Amino acid sequence: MSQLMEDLSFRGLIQQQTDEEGLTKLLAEEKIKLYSGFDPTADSLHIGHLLPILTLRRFQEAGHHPIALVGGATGLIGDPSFKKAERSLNPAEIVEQWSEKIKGQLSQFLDFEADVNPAVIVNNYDWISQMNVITFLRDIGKNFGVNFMLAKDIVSSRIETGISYTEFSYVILQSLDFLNLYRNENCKLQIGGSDQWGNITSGLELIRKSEAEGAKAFGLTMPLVTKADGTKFGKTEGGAIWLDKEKTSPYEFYQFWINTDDRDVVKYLKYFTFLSKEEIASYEEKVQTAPEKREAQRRLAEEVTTLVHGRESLEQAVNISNALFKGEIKSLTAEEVKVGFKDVPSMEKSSTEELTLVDVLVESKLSPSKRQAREDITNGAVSINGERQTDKDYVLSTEDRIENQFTVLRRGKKKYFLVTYK
Ligand code: 485
Repeated sequence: MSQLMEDLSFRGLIQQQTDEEGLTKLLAEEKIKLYSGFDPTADSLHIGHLLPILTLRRFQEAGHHPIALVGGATGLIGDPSFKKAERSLNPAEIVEQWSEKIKGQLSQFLDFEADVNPAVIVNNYDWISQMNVITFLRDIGKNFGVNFMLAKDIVSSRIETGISYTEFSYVILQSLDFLNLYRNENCKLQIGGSDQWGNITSGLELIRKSEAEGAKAFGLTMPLVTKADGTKFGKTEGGAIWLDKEKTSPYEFYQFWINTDDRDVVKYLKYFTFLSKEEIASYEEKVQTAPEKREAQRRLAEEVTTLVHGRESLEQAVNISNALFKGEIKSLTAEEVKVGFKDVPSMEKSSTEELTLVDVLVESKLSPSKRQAREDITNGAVSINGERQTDKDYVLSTEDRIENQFTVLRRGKKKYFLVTYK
């Protein structure tokens, strides 16, 4: 077996293959081109996309040629795979904007400068938009039996709720992509999540029917990422974990990985990092012998945050996490406070207004009454920027503002409030 296949299987990255023996042999014999497709259905990719992206990278590191396909055309149609209801169509200009953003994001994970096997990005809008409807129906459509398509669970599961001709045709477009890339680029393998199995195998069928005898391409899918507690991977109360740092800050991103369940962390180290077998084994042991140290979670969060956001953002995320954990808020920059306290309630005050600590505690609802506020202060339950304040007549000063922008109040262990200034 090639080292790559061995590594992919060690990592649990292989769900299904169309021809295991054939592909294993091919990969041992030659460096191939392979592709995976990403539809612009939002302005950013999310962590669900990381698995196929990183798998493309693993292929590239083993000397193969990755092609990342942006679905500028398929994104205008909508993949019905495992979607319960018809999608609403997004405006063409929006899909075009999203395509550009996604292209930029994909670029950061693959090596486009490699001497022998540089990565390539293509957009299926380039060929699908050029195709004439008559050619489409005569040359491509003829290869797809409607009975066969209706029998596929993606379509059959939608018979009750309904599926438009548009989404029904999606599989044909993705198959056409594979045929094109096979013909024009000699691309022999398509990879994707397990939900893409039907689309990938339909493409292989089209290649078999359209090309001369002996034409051969392959499909490989990765597992759906699951969580031991049964909840959906990659979702928090705040929604998806995006790769765009404007949508999910590096701090939130880091926190997401830090919070990984002990039962999932080794699996995720295999999936989402490039750590060696030996290193992963040593973390596996640490999870068993000293789970309370959460070393595996920390390493996972460090690796993935660095991969997606870079070293500097990782440092900021770690800095915020440590400061919040120890309550050392004074050491944070205003930018870090802003990120770390994004979800904390806040109020804006005029920078010239005189604020007594008691009034702020009441107005922020940290304390229910003035009387209680005074008591909280004298009891030592109140801190300003992480430092306890026990003077019940205390008046906030400019000294209490981090870079003149924020004051962080805390009552008890966990109740935070942010004062901002205008
Ligand atoms: O030629 C192709 C054109 C489009 C696509 C693939 C090949 C996209 C594909 N139909 C799709 O919808 N993919 C999803 C997406 O774009 O968000 C996800 C899959 C996931 C994984 C990931 O893309 O749900 O399993 O394949 C890369």
